[in-house]
Amino acid sequence: MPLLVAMIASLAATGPAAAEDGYQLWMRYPASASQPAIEVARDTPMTRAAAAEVRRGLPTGAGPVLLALARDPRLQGLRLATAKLGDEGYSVQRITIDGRTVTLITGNSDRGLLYGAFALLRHLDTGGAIDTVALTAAPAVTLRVLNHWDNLDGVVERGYAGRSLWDWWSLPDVKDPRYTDYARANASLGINGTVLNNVNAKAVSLTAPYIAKAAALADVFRPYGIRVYLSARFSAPIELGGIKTADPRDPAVAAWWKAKADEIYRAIPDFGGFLVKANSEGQPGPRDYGASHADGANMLAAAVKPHHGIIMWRAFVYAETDPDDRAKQAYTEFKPLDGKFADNVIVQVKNGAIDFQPREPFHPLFGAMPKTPLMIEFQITKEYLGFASHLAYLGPLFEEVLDADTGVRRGETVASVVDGADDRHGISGMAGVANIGDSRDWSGSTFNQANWYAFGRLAWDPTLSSQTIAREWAAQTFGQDPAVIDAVVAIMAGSREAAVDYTGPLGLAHLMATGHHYGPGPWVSELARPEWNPVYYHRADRGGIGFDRTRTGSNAVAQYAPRVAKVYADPAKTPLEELLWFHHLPWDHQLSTGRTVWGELVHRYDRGIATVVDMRRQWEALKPRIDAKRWEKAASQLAVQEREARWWRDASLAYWMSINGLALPGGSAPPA
Ligand code: GCW
Repeated sequence: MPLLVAMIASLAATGPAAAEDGYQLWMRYPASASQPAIEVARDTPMTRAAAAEVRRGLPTGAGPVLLALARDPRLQGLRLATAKLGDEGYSVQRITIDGRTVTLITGNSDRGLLYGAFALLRHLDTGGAIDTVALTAAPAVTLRVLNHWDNLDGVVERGYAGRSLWDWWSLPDVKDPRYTDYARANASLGINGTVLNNVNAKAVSLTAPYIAKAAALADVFRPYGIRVYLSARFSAPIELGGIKTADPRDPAVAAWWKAKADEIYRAIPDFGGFLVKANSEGQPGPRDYGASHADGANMLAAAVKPHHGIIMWRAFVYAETDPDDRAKQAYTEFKPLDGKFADNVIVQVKNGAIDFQPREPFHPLFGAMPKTPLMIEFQITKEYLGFASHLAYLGPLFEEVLDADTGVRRGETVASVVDGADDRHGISGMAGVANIGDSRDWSGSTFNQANWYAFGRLAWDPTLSSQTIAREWAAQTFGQDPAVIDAVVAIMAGSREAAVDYTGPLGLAHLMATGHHYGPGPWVSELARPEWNPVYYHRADRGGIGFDRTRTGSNAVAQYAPRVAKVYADPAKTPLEELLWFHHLPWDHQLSTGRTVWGELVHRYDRGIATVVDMRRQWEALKPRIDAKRWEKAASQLAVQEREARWWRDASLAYWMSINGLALPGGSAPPA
């Protein structure tokens, strides 16, 4: 049968003007002088998007390229190993067809072609050669989603990059071209879902006008493989439906949600489903009616089930019900529900048991609910790591959690729980709280773009190393000069540990100022609920510092598998990085480093500042090699970071000294 070969008309191949303001993210394709020959064996909106991207990004002389499904008759003689690619994987390789050598992008679906197109461009932009290209990959995780904490009034909760990208006022009529660039950037990483609105949701987001607006965004995103999801307010049947209750066991409530789901699917046939924050920080939920989280999730799951939708139900719950240790609450409440959730529910668990701190031990629910798919939630926006002003590359944080050994089964890591393979869950997922806004550079700083990038790459392949990802990103963002890449990667590599050091070393956490969480506030003790106060977390007194989570304290260690619990129960075995998370120790307790707890704390605060000073020095040296606009902005931000790292250290040490009455090690007097 003759093959339909569509030659795509040539357009300007250079993409948006090469503005040096960070708008292009990591997709700074070289301007191409000639038009590459691109053949697309199938004409669909998604293959058109894939081909357009290749045309935009392919360097001169790198053609021809053929995009064709694995089942394409022309490929049958080639014995390509495509079975393992699944629905979303791709293979990119050189083949000879009709006597001609071409670069083939193939997969079992249009999505494979789309992701293969981006993989080819990444390969070339990171220094790979076209004539030896051989790329094969399939995602380990099925749901790779961003969570936007965007309010309908344009304010982004915990957003530090301007206002929301979604212009709810002008939608659905005006489709800002930026929505397409957003979709391209996400597709380049394999992100395949986006939750448009804040988990602190307003019921109005489920009304007809907002459904139409969401549908308009879904139309823009669809060719890029991105599904739209909405955060749902659990009490919406009361607010919108005039029903007296939102009790999930009430048939009228279930019927309301079913009708609402049907209405949404009429407008958005591939709608992904709902994300729900229930009974947490004042949000309504099933517990208000004595029903369980599973009752609530399953009722919603039934509403979206006929449309193949899913429910992402968050386990981030805390209330005054367990005053003894906030870190224990999610486990206490969710572990007994293992096996009770419908098969289209996935429970979304933050990476740690408190709240996106610069460092937290992995959440004890990972490994503890084998009968339930758990998706991990990371925070890409840096609520607790200096907003957009501080440079902190989160790749090492994500990696550290994903690689953590749960101790439950041999070889089981958080990543292997999340990818669902061990328990053969039908769905698996990774969510990242977006750091995206309408600022020209999307994320408030060039280096924050790397956190979006790292999240996306790890959601596709949780085994990638943060170092590899940093190199990839640096090459695409700053060019292929190895000296630049080395320096940029070196700056990134130590940056998250520096933030840990100057804000809360040795496992201290939640010491930030009230409300906004920017800057130090370890002394805060007057807030209404005990677990809102930093003093609740560090428990410093004249005798020592740290939260005793062993048997003599809250016994949160018992929530981990015995093998892990044994390590965390013993201060001599607990890694120094997590020491004061689990133990309350005397200030003069001797550590393996040869220093006391107090000496080590001071040392690490100083080390954090030294790292930032070094990051600045390295960035200074890059001045001649980086475009002025991006260089200047990062340089100014690094100056802020150094000043504020000192502020953190000085304020924290002054406070600790007011409690322990000790001098600085080495005999120096406390600061005035
Ligand atoms: O720690 C908190 C943040 C809130 C956020 C909440 C959550 C969306 O400070 O701003 O609310 O986490 O994850 O639900």
